[in-house]
This record gives sequence, C-alpha cells and structure tokens, in this order.
Amino acid sequence: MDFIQSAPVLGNQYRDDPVLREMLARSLPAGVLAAIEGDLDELGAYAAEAWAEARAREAAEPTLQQWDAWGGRIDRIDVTPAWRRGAAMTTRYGFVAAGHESTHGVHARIDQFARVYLYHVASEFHTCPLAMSDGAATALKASGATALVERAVPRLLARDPARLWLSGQWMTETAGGSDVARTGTVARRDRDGAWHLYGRKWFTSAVVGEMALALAHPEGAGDGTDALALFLVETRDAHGRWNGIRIDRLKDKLGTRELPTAEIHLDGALATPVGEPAHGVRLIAPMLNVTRTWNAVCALATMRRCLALASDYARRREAFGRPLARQPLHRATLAALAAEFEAAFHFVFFVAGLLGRGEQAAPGERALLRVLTPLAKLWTGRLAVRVASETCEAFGGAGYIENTGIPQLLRDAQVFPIWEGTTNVLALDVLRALGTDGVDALATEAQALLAEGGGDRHGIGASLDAARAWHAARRASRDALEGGARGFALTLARAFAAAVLARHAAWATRERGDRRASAALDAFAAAGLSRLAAAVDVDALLPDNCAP
Ligand code: MFK
Repeated sequence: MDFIQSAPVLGNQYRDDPVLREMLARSLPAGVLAAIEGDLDELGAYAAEAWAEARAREAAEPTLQQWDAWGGRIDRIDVTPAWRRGAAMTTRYGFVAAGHESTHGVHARIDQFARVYLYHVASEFHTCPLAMSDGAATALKASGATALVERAVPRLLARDPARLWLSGQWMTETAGGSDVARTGTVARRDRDGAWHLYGRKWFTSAVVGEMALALAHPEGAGDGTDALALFLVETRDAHGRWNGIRIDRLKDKLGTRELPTAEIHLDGALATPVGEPAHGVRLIAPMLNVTRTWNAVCALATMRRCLALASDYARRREAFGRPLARQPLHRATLAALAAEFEAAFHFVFFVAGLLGRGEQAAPGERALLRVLTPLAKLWTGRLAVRVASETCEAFGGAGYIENTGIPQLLRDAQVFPIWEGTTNVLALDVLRALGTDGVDALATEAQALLAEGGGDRHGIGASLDAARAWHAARRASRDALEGGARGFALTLARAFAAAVLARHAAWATRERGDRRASAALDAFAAAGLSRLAAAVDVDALLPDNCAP
C-alpha cells in the first residue's frame, strides 16, 4: 500500500506555548494571570479547532453583491463563517476592550495582546478591523473631542455583540498610500454647516464596520499634511442605508483573502470633524501607533503558528531513515528561527507593556514608546515573511500545496511589512522619532534592562554604540542617513530586543531553571545584532532611469 504522510496537528496554542506562558508568568502578578488564564486556555483550544476545521473545508472568501434583483444598489458584503463569529468572540474575550479597561491596571495591554496573539490566525484577519477599532478608540480619546468620544468609544469597547462597533481607518488613496499628504478626498460644508466627504478611498478593510476615521482635505484649506483634517464617518444612516458610500469592488489580494478589503467612493458622506478641521495626521497618529502594535503582535502570531506546525511535522516526517526532528541541519534551521521569534516576541510584549503603562500610569515613557513602536512593526513584519517562507521549505513539496494550509501563512505574512507603513517608511519614521538624542535614550534603557539581566555578555551595548556613531556620522547628510535607515533601524531593534531577552532569560534561568530563553539569546546574538549598511555605490548599481 502507498505510504500516506500524516498531517501536522496543532494542540492547544496556549498550553503548548512556553514562550507566551513564561512571559506572562514574569510580567503579570499571579492574581492577574489567574484571572485571565481560563480565557487564554479557551483561546488556545479555539486556535487548534479552527485550524482543524479550516483544513476540512473549502477556503471561504467574502463576496460583494452590488445590485439586488430589481436593479437597486445594495453593496452588500457577505463575510466568512469566522468573521460571522467575530463580534461574539470580540465581546466575549475583549480583544479591543481589555486593552482599555482598568481591571488589570498597567497590565491591560499585555492581557489584551496575549488574547489577540492567540486569536489572530483563527480570526482570518478579523484582527485587522479590531486593530483599527482599538486605534480609533485610542485616537478619539487623545483628541479630546468629547461628543464623539461619548458616542463612539463605549461602542468600540463594548462587551455586548449587539452594541459593538467596528471602525475603519480610511487613509490610503490612489495617490497616497505612504505619502498621506496627497489625500484627494475633499470635505465640503453644506448650508447648515454639516460636513460631507467626496473622493475615493482605495484600501478600506472595514467597510463592513459601523464607522471609520477618514482623512480629507477641507475645501479651501492650504496644501500639505497640516491642512488635512480627520473626520468620523458613520457608515450607515439612521435607516440603515449607506451614508453616501459606494463600494466599487473588493480587492483581489495576494493574501488576507478572508478580509473584505474594498475600494469605495465617498459621495457626500456625512462626517464629523475630530477636533478642529486641521492637523489630521497628528490626530490620527495615535491610531497608527496602536495598529502598528497590532501588526507586530499578529506577525508574532503567524511566526508562532509556523513554528508550531513545522516542529510537529518534523516529528512526523521521516527521511533518510529518521524523523526530520532528529536530523541536525533541520534541527538547527528550526532552532535559529525559534531564537529570532523569541527575541521578537519579548520585544513586542515589552512594547505592549510600555503602551499599557503609558496609558494607565506613566505618560513619561511615551518618548521611548514612540521609537520602539515603528521598530517593533518594521522588524517583525519582515521576520514573519522569512519565518513563513522557511516554514514552507521545512514542509518540502507539501509546503507548496494550497490545502495543507501552509502556503496561506506565507501569503498572509506578506501583508505585515506593507500594512500600516512599509519597512522603509517606518525606518524613516524611526529617524524622525529619534530626533537628536533618541539613540542615547534607547541605550540608557537597554543598559537598565541588562543590569536586571545580569550584564552584557553579547555585545549589546557595543552594537548600540556603533548605531549611535553611525547616526552621528551621517547627521549632516540627509541622503546618507535615509539611505541607510533600514539597516540602522534593524540594528536598534535587534540590539534592544537582545537586552529585553537578556532580562527575561536571567529571570527564566533563576526562577524556572529554564535555559531556553538563554539559549535563544545566545543564538540570536550569534546571528549578529548589527545590520548597519556598509557604503554601497548605489548610482553604479541602478539603471540610468533611476538617476537621482
Ligand atoms: C490587515 C490587512 C490589510 C489589507 C491590505 C492592506 C495593504 C496596505 C494598505 C495601506 O495602504 S495601509 C496604510 C499604509 N500607510 C501608512 O501607514 C502611512 C505611512 N506614512 C506615514 O506613516 C507617514 O510618516 C505619515 C503619513 C504619518 C506622516 O507623513 P507626513 O505627511 O510627512 O507628516 P509629518 O509632518 O511627518 O507628521 C505630521 C504630524 O504627525 C507631526 O506632528 P506635528 O504636527 O505636531 O509636528 C508628526 O510628529 C506627527 N506624527 C507622524 N507620525 C506619527 C506622529 N506622531 C506620533 N506618532 C506617529 N507615528
């Protein structure tokens, strides 16, 4: 009889994840952990069930119905079964609410993001509108626009599915994905003083939601970023009809295909300015920082799923007389990925902890958070693609076959370096956020972590010193600084992550007798902390039509 390979099996993703469990044990008071652990265990089980269920059926995708049988325009989007469960799951487990509630004080964001991390892959990117809803609640609270806060925030944070609102973030247009200043959507006032939006939004992933925060140009305002205004748009009117919104089509995307990303036209959509109708980018920035944190957490979730599947498969799959799990090169390949993942994991949850502390207790740490957020997003976005690509390879031919579920992990991972700002845009944002003495502040914080972690045995301080010297040497030339910004940002991210991991590893060794985090640190540092770019003759390498 022909040999039949057994498929990888996913267990409870909370119980089987020592990295998550150890981080929570170190970061949370025992009472907080005890209070949330039941939910995390259920989410771990849900992740495993959803994976098995998805393997047993055809892939489902959302559909857009623009017209009814009689020629009436309806623009109805039908979503997948996982999305139909979204509101119930969100309110039951507080994927948005938990981050804002004061129940667990400064630990709110760690609690929330542990939940999101467990839910993400099973959610079929329902986490995308949840990220934007969280971001909208955060931006509205920061805006001080009291009436809008009172109307929208309790709904965005609702624990009752019938009350829950989802929010979109309508920024991207055909001319402006990264360069938001090119926004062409116009805001006009009618005779009664009400604002209406006219224009085209090119990537709206939550048009199925109840509201969106949208950037638009008030008619008659000047040019540039400062002239843009931020508006709250409710997608439906009091009768449930579209509020001056037409859905042109759903995007045909490389991945995240369960997520109904739409192109829309705004044709007089009634909108309310958030604060004064100007400084829209400054007003939406808190939303960007929150969605970028979600992006990093969801990238971690994808990496963890890849590693869980690849290691289960390594135990099942035999080649050349023994399982892959006993073959030195395969083991070394998986271990190197596990080390990168563990460093990234602790870095991102450090950022989540900082966000929670900043919101609930200590606004003074916001400057550090401002730099670490784009670093976490840009590093983990690219790392998730690498881990997913290696995972396909670890499955050999099976990793290239659609209904194993493995190729989807790679296609979906590719959204992380794009959504919410590309790697390069974020690297430039890091330069801006650092200002003149930001590297010093980062190095000081890293030294404090290393002191807790028992010292620097991996050249972490030296890597940060080299980054500082690199930055100082190029400060006079904007082109030189920008040209190397990606390597510079990755160096900061890797060195700072190593310091965070060092602190955790010392705790895990001391309190748990567990050497895994320490081994992860050794392997991570051995792969090199610095990614500073050597001088390259770019002009010689690029074709003439790319001349400066
Ligand atoms: C999940 C699946 C999704 C489906 C597929 C999706 C595919 C992708 C679709 C997309 O297009 S996603 C959206 C991607 N685009 C972005 O994320 C925007 C990227 N661009 C940036 O991040 C720019 O840096 C930004 C637009 C924010 C700013 O550019 P500007 O126009 O040069 O403005 P400027 O002068 O830097 O900033 C204006 C103000 O905002 C300044 O404050 P002041 O007015 O007080 O001086 C900045 O300090 C402030 N600011 C900017 N970024 C900030 C910030 N403040 C805090 N945090 C930040 N991150």
